[in-house]
Amino acid sequence: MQVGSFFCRLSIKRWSLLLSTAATLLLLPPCVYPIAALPMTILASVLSFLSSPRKPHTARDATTADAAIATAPTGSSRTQRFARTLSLVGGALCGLLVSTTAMAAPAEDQVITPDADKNLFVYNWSDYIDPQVLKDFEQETGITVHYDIMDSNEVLEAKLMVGSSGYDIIAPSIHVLKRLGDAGLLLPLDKSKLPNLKHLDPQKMAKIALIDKDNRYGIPYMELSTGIAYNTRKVAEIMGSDFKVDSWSILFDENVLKKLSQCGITALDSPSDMLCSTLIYMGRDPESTKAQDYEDAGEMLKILGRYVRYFHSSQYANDLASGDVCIGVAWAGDAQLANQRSLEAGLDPIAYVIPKEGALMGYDMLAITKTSKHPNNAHIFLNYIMRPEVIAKISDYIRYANANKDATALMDPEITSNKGIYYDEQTLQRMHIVVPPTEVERIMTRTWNNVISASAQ
Ligand code: SPD
Repeated sequence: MQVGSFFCRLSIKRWSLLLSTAATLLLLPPCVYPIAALPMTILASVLSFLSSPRKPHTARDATTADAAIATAPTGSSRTQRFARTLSLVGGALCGLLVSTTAMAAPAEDQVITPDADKNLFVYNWSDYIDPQVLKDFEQETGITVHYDIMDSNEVLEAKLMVGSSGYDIIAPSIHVLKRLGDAGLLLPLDKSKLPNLKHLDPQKMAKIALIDKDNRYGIPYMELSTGIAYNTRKVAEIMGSDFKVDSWSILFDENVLKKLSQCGITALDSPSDMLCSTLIYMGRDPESTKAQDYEDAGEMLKILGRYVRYFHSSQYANDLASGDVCIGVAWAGDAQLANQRSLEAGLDPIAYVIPKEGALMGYDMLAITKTSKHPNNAHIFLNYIMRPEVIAKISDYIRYANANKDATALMDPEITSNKGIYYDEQTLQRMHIVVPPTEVERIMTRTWNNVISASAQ
């Protein structure tokens, strides 16, 4: 029988039954449709088969049989009526399922289906994403992102060491990614699920592979350096217009520190950034294996500690922007963000310098935890982040460089031409990607704790 002709022949009573069933269905959450539709349709077919007249073999017989059903009294068989209704409801549900599936059709580059539990727990640095990207991702994939903020590699590491952190995606800096990978706390990436890896810069990937062997555990998220950010007007006002901020030495010179402390000095609460930058200033190996080098760097940092307003790794961006502090050790993009916010508020320009002695450069990576309960969702997220237009949007927003070769052309030229974000060859010569050796990890932590406790903050 034709579905159309069946509809035409429905009695008013039956139409009202169907319409009320459909109305009830609209109240059901969509997730039950696929569960309900198939068994209902199968049950309806069985009932229909059991209660229908024998299937006609010829066109003539078919017409007669259809006419028999059409002219049969409405209540000719309760089972038949029930079967037809069920069949229609099942069909409607199937239709609905097909249309919702079509609406949520995965993007071309999404090569896997999400996990049954469509949640994703992400732990990333503060001020490190365009919130719109998360909204777009949720809308496209139906995966809900639970996003927590971190501002220390050490805290991240401690959380993972303790056991199940609850996070699927984390953002360790490259040297911490290595430690976490070596400790068996990360899930090796399934590259067959990451077709967008093709967009990453092969030269940068090769550099990263020297640390994260074969790019096994992480994708580069942002590229960054550790330098000095300062309020150009305030520093000139206090130190004189000839004063140059181009060397780490200003952070260890008590005469300079005394004056600058009037407008506020800050430094990062990050042992590797602070100790290794100091080693660079001292002309020592930033990957030294000698405990004495770290102890000497610690003594230097205690001088700075006497004058800093605080050691903190995220608060300084806002404080620089508002003029509450005037100089500090900073990560590149945060300094750029402070500059943007300060100018938008009609305040002073914030400059960022790579000191002449050299500076640290590195990558913050995205990786999947070994304990991830949503590994497919996590792969879908990483793949999404590697879309050139997505990472370009993030970089423009947070003002950090990325390692996606196909994103550069899509970005704001003001960002890509900014020498404090994308370094020229000359600057790159004095930058170091540093992985502190395992044997000095403890001495670094101990030295740093001594610096903090000796500081007057
Ligand atoms: N606001 C984002 C800061 C990101 C800093 N990443 C840490 C790098 C450590 N070397």
